[in-house]
Amino acid sequence: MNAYVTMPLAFQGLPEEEMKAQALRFLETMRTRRTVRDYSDRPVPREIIEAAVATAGTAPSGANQQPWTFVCISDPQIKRKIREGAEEEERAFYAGRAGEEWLGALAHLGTDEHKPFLDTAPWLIAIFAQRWGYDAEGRKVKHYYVPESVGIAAGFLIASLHQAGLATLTHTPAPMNFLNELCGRPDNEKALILLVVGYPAEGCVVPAIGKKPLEEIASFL
Ligand code: IYR
Repeated sequence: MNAYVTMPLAFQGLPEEEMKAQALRFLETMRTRRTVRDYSDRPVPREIIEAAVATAGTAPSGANQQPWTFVCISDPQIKRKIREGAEEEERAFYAGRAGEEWLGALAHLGTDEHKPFLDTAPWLIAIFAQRWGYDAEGRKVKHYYVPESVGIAAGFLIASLHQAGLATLTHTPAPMNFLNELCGRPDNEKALILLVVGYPAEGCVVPAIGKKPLEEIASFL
């Protein structure tokens, strides 16, 4: 058990008007985010990726265990291998493994088994969940609320990259076991999301779809 030690909270309060303005500004920023599947090969400085991953690392997590690993890949050879591994899984997925209902649900996204963006985009970030950890003596440590924690961190990462002016795609080839070997991650880690990061290709188009309005996603009691 770790001891309970405290320190003063550094809390930056804001006037209410400023709070509303900030909240609306952030909403407008996030409203312009679209999932992008067509990437330019224009490089993205590593510093931006580092800042975004550090931002993800500020996320809350079960027992503050921070059960995540972000593998940031710009090496063309590794990207190529990831593309090959993903396309192999996706071929089986689109050829029938997904089933009619799932493929029907995806139809409006226009996706298929071809994943050129895994080669083209300058960065791939493989997000791994640490299903359990190890203590200093190498004993297994149980982790709590792992998918929730990693999901929140992924949200921070995506928001950071968007407001830095980059496009992202939450790609989930299934199963993603092939990423453990390509990324050199141990068995206690499970890949949850392969985040594609870069600039949209010239003339990029996106599906004509929108988000549900507030009334449909929220209730106030
Ligand atoms: N992983 C596949 C299929 C896919 C599944 C869902 I759920 C999506 O929202 C989008 C795609 C692919 O990437 O094509």
